[in-house]
Amino acid sequence: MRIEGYAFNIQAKRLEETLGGYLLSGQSVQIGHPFGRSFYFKHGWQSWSEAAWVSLKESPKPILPPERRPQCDDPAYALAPVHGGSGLGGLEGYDGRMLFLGALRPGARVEADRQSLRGSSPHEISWFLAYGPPQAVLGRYAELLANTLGVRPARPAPRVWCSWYGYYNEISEARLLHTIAGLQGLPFEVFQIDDGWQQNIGDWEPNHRFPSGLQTLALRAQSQGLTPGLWLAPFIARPSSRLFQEHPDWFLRDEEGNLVSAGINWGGFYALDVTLPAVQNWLQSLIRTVRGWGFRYLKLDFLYATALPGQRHSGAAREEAYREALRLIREAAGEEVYLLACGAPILASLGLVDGLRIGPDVAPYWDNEDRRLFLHDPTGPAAYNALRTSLHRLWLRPLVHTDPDVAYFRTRYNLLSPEQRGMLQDLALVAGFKATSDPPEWLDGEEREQLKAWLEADPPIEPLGPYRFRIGSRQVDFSLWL
Ligand code: 9PG
Repeated sequence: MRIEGYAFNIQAKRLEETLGGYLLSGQSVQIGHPFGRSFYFKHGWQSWSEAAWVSLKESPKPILPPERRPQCDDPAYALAPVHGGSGLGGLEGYDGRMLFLGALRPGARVEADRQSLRGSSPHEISWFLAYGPPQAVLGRYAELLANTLGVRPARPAPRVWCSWYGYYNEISEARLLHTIAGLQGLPFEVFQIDDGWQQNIGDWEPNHRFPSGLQTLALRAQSQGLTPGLWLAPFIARPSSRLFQEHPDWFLRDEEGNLVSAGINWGGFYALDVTLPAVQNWLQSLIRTVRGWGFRYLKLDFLYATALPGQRHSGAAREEAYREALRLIREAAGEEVYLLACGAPILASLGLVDGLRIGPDVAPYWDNEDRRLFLHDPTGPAAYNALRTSLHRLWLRPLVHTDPDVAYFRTRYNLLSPEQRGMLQDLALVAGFKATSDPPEWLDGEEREQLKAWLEADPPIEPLGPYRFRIGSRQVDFSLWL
């Protein structure tokens, strides 16, 4: 079949024309292409996984060490000899256009080599196939996804202060009360407490550093006009947690009955099987509890864990089990609670959450070359890694609030240059999600003014290319940083 003058050999069960391309159906579809060893648009599985153009001239390199793989990208394909991605993928044509294939249901895989672009899915599904300018093709794909998976946010994303990238784990009631007071006069809308408040990963009760419980902090934030926000990782638990000790049978296992390792943070952790009715009850009651404490913004983290390969009670496919668990969370939280999904499978989260982290963690430094180059891991905390993946996920903007992670205004404890800080601030503007973790007491007068001006600004954003934007009267080219 010829599309735009090129011969593509399409193998699918059914093919029909749609606006901007074709709809295919099948469990596996294949498109023979004439582009040889071109560039492949790789779309990593979850928030932190790499999204970028990669060269088919180089073979994919597995992330090291192997124990890290479950928390970096889909471990089911960690050793795949061909380039692939989650849900969608594309190839650069000869003229800057892209041959694109995207699944219209979660759980699919798209792979490419010099001869073909191939999609495979656990069931027969519909696919969107197109050849055109990358922005146009991705825009049309987003429209089709909106029809099948839904769109959540109507109003703009809230402006968030998050405790992670300043204090990290070193948070306490006293410290955060002090922070809330310092935020007076800065137009934030959400005050979000991150990792460090809980007794253990799995035991979502406040630890000894929060002697009056979290209600006090929620109330104080609220009385200052801020929506109280809270981080939790509801699908995982450490072996030392009470949750795991009391319910080892609630956790995902492989065919041999061994627990599935979900990552190596905190000395290692496991994932709940969210298809078990007892787990579903526990999950909904956890969400109702934190809602009862006053929280109306939840940053739900390490969500990929429950979609890892393993044996599930219900036998549901991985991403279907995940999506059903998100639906239960949404039901328990209510429609008005803002849900930000982090470390989350991308397509399977659409329509159920308000915001989605679209890249790995930023850090107050530019790059981590040891991890990126020598350990083949593009997902480590670093401004560069966050920029690269977030830029390749901006096409999701019509579907969900796209969170590129925080921007910095502080120079204290910060190795980023003024230009690098400015670049992250601009990234937040084009992504439409403004957040920072700078403790107000770390900012000097000028930095505080810059933060305030940035929070207040609402400049018109006009895309001029995949990496170029007009922001108000300025032109910004992010490709200079890639
Ligand atoms: C809290 C943090 C912050 C942050 C999240 C998430 O692959 N890793 O080792 C890895 C560790 C931490 C991490 C992401 C990946 O950060 O993205 O915003 O909430 O948890 O622990």
